[in-house]
Amino acid sequence: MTNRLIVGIAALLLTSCGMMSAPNVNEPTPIPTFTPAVSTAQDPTGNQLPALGGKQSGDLLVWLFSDPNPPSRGNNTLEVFIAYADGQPVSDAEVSFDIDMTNMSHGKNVTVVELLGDGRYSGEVFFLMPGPWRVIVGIERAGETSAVRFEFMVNW
Ligand SMILES: [Cu+2]
Repeated sequence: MTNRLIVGIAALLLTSCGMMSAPNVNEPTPIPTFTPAVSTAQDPTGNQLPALGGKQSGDLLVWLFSDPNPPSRGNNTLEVFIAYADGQPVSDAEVSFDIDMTNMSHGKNVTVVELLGDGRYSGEVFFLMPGPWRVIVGIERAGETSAVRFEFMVNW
């Protein structure tokens, strides 16, 4: 009984050690998310709106804002602020918003977004229904494309 218990514990320890020393090389590196320092106060661009979220994608940091916030059914202005990791704004990108609900599809709905300047881009979107939505922010620059996904609730 005691021996079996000891063998069991030893096996468990070996297993966990093995897991720690041999990471799965096929596992993709997770995209680090970060909490923007700008979530409630002023963001680096002087935008007073609280951010819906901030994400890192490759060497880019992307914040998403909405007006109104939280977003509500109907017309909304979405704005992104894109910067390099060192905070330098990215103002030479082609940006688009691809919106849809996450619990049902309302079809393809892509908005071309205009550059406001200093890494800020803005576009109008229409949320047909309240509920869970996502926006995929398409960023094209220097022949490279990235898609940064944000999920949020849309109010009535
Ligand atoms: Cu819907």
